Amino acid sequence: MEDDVRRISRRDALIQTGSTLAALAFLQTPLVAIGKEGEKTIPFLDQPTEAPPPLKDLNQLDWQNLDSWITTNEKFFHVGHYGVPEVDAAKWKLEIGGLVSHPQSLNLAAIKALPKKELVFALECSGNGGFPFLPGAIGNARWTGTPLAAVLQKAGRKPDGVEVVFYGADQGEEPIQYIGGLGDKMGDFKAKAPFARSMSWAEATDPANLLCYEMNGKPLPAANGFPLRLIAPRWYGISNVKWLTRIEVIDARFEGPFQAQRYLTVREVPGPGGTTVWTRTAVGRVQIKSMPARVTELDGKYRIYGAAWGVPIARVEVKVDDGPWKPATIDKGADQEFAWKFWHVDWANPGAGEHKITSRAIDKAGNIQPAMDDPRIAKKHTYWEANGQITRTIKIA
Ligand SMILES: Nc1nc2c(c(=O)[nH]1)N[C@H]1C(S)=C(S)[C@@H](COP(=O)(O)O)O[C@H]1N2
Ligand SMILES: [Mo]
Repeated sequence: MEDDVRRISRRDALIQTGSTLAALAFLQTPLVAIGKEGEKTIPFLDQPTEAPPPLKDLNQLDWQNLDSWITTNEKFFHVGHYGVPEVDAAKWKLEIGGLVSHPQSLNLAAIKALPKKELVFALECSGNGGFPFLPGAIGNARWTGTPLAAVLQKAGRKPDGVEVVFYGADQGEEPIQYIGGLGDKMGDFKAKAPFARSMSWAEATDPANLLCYEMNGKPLPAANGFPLRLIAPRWYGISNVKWLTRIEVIDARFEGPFQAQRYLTVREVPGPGGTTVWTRTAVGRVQIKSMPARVTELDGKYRIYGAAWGVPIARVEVKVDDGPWKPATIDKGADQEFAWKFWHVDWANPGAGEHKITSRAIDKAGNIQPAMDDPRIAKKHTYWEANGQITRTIKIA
């Protein structure tokens, strides 16, 4: 994995400097994949605030010191709603059951013997950017596993199997509250159950999905899902179920707490006949996003670096204060569909004083990352899926 990071950095060095001598000098700093030798980082004035206690230990990405396109396992964030379960790899098995013709029970060796596939994917928590203390719940890693689709197809869907539920080994208590059709209270108690998320059969058999056992060339760390997790690169973190134990095919939409309760986006949108509708949608597919990560200065020349991810990215543009949008150069990641892209733009002659820097990504279909005052963001009443354009403030001396 270290080798991996180094290899990437060397290629970057060559691309960025264009001169062999300078590139050779650059090789002395193997982990640097953003920024040039000797560049000084100018800190943004808007730094993350301190996270409240339960969210303190997420090991968030430190954007200001971002130096590698691949996020190492040590620097990768982690989220576990019920903590990290202890899994005995020797006894561990993945069960596939429910509405399937051939139920499966696979140990780790059996899964590793299946065809191997790798992809680089920027995994983002859907809460990332939803609070001033949560800008770094994202990381870009190389994930290795076997395609989920073939495993599901081997199990075989029975005709009424429409939904695929993924269960983790971690368990917790959730309130079970429901009201009847007359608004009458029918249930209000707590129940313990394993973490679960679902997808439709069509979504689950997307060829991009992996049953993943390695992260950056090493077994998954305990906090990131050892021994096996789902990697679903078109989806936010929440769908990438860790510590997998069971995959169950069922005959109806799944409405578990992490599907239909705790991870909902509520938006106010125009409804029929001049009404206003409050939609509630499950947090799901990853969305277009970008972030100015770092501003550097070298010999009086300024440069803005950042990242873009979520959907196939075509371009990134950057605006300083109320100036025009200027195209950024994509430096890295353009050849990897699910990886984040690193970009930069040169910032000629910034005047002394405070400036605002905003970036926006544009996808291959021409969709633009929404501005903060776009109704899609401004009329969103929950913190999930915060993919509006990010503005950062900086002071130039
Ligand atoms: N079993 C299980 N899987 C889970 C979770 C969890 O709490 N339990 N958290 C999800 C959320 S909200 C996120 S953002 C990602 C984080 O993945 P990471 O910990 O590898 O960064 O895991 C997802 N998978
Ligand atoms: Mo998350």
